[in-house]
Amino acid sequence: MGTAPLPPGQRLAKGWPVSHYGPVPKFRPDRWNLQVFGATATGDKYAWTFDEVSELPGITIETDLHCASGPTTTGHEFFGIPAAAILGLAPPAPQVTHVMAWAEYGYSANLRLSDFTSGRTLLATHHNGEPLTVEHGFPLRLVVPHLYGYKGPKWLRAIEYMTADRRGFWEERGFHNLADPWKEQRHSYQEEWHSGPGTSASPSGTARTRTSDPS
Ligand SMILES: Nc1nc2c(c(=O)[nH]1)N[C@H]1C(S)=C(S)[C@@H](COP(=O)(O)O)O[C@H]1N2
Ligand SMILES: [Mo]
Repeated sequence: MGTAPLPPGQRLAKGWPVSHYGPVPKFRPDRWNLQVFGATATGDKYAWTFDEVSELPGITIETDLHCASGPTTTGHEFFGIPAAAILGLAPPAPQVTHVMAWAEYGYSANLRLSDFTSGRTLLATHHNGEPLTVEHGFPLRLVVPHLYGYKGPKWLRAIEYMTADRRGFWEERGFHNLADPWKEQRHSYQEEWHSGPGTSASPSGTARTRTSDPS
């Protein structure tokens, strides 16, 4: 154990400390659902109860979790629904390029569709064989193993299909829009002009082809 290299600038944390912004929400099964909305193929919204979500076929992955403020925790085995399966259950319109993953209390994280459908991205229900603890996201959390932790909302409640990029909670508060820990994409000031959604005055919505590195 402990021999896998850590991403640059990360330090190994002991155990699995809890880290998030705001209070831990209560799970109310009678009110809980998982929604898919936004640019669906038919324009319909989808919603599943927790029982329905629990019946969807799952897979197990092993991963480390990298918090953008430095700690990495290791030895996580998550079980859950491959995020890519959501696209089969709730087909997106062909123009969808990004998703917003929404959690309780309005926490959100934006992802490129390719990060969401990447084979190891999970809507996780279990950790190391047990249901998630409430501090770590019970009943459902997104796990995006190849990105910093802030891209994985705990207490996940909805997926919004988007036809353009839009910044989520931490992405609006100075964190990097893409969040690749191996490239140490922590801060929004590191972003190249084309890697994040700009304001209406910026060119980021008009040119998507990378021809050279401006930095
Ligand atoms: N709903 C919600 N999810 C969240 C956060 C949060 O503040 N709220 N913080 C994120 C961040 S920054 C990290 S590093 C991980 C931490 O997850 P852990 O406490 O299970 O290690 O949760 C992510 N998911
Ligand atoms: Mo984090």
